[in-house]
Amino acid sequence: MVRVLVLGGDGYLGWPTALHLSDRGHDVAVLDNFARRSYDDELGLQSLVPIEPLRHRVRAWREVSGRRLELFVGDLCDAEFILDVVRRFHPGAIVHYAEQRSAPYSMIDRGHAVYTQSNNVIGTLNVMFAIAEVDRDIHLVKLGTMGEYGTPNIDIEEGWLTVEHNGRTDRMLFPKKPGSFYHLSKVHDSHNIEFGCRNWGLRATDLNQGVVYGQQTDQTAQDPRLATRLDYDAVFGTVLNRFVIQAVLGHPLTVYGAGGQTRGIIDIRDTVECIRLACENPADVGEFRVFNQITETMSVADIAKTVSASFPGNVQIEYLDNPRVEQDEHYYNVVHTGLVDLGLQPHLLSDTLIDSLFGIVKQHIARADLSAMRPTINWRAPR
Ligand code: NAD
Ligand code: USQ
Repeated sequence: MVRVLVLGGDGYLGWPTALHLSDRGHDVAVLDNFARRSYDDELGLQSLVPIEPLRHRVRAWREVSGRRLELFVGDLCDAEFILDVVRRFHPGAIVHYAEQRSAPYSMIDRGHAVYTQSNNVIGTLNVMFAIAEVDRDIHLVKLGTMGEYGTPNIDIEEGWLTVEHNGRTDRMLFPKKPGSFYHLSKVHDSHNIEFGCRNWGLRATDLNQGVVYGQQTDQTAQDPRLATRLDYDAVFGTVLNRFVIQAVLGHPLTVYGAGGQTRGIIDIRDTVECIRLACENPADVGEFRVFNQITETMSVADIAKTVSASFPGNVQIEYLDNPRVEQDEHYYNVVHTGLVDLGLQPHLLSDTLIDSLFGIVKQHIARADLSAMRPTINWRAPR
């Protein structure tokens, strides 16, 4: 069993991950500064599925499962705070989800770009320094993103590439071509962490995750107080979840551009399982290990068609001028065997999953604010 500290444990993925690990008998603590709840206040939004305050969720999990989660409230950008937490809890693994994770939010204006990069990069540096000071054996399991690679015209390997140049070869970090200031922050993190592994002998797993869909896991489904958030708006809502919600609302599915852009996707139930597998099978001392955390790839137009075909009613698909700068016709072939080799058994996108998501969404659809559906943040207009 591993003692695991989940940073960002109040978020969409951090909360279900903490429950999944706790359910498997690991000793789990969650840490958060509630930044995500403050973006809701800033943007005048709310999760479609209501969520309890973190303290209530922790209490509810104890009642439901008999298991205790330790709770730390504070900001990773406060170096003394995270150092003190790592000293006191002394985890075997730190799962790091605690970043500003919306690409559109990072592209609102200068202030949001600077906030995103400073929050994410400084927070991660503070975690690395805390591990280096307290115990370099602590395994850092860091959430990266497939968007770090962009859409290169070559196969995407798991983090590393063997390069032959002028008759010599070397193993280098895979070249990155990210598409937003948010995605860039993850590239900066990856380089910093690789540096920590190479220079200080840290052990880390960087999980380049694709777009997550779904809302329930075996644990969160046990009690409504354990629900995780579900975002639908054009800033924080991700594509498949948004399309399901738009279908239920009778709103056209908003495909940006021609919809040929292809992304890696993953079911939330597989996300939490990937984290368990990474924690239970740590990287070696000094190793910067990278896995591409996706289970399949799909174009945005195909995601829209799949959601539309599964919905028991009429669904329109609208092709909007793309507010982002991204290729919408491109090669995309991603290696993603590392987590399967560790034992992942993927849930592929199916009608059953989409049907259950329709059910969850229908229950809460009155909470949706239609005015939050259309994209308003333009990648081409720096402010
Ligand atoms: P989320 O915003 O719901 O959760 C992140 C949590 O981290 C929030 O609760 C927030 O309050 C907290 N946080 C942010 N900055 C913090 C700080 N400085 N100190 C302490 N806590 C802080 O996001 P999510 O969807 O759960 O994503 C979690 C991670 O997974 C992110 O790093 C994201 O980049 C990555 N990821 C998410 C997806 C996805 O589709 N949701 C896909 C790929 C990768
Ligand atoms: N898209 C649409 N219509 C919409 C919303 C999105 O066509 O209504 C398109 C976007 O243009 C993009 C794709 O769908 O091509 C994915 O967009 P998204 O908003 O679902 O995802 P993204 O901005 O890439 O970010 C999300 C998470 C982020 C994570 C990333 C994984 O918010 O934290 O890192 O997915 S990845 O995409 O692999 O980089």
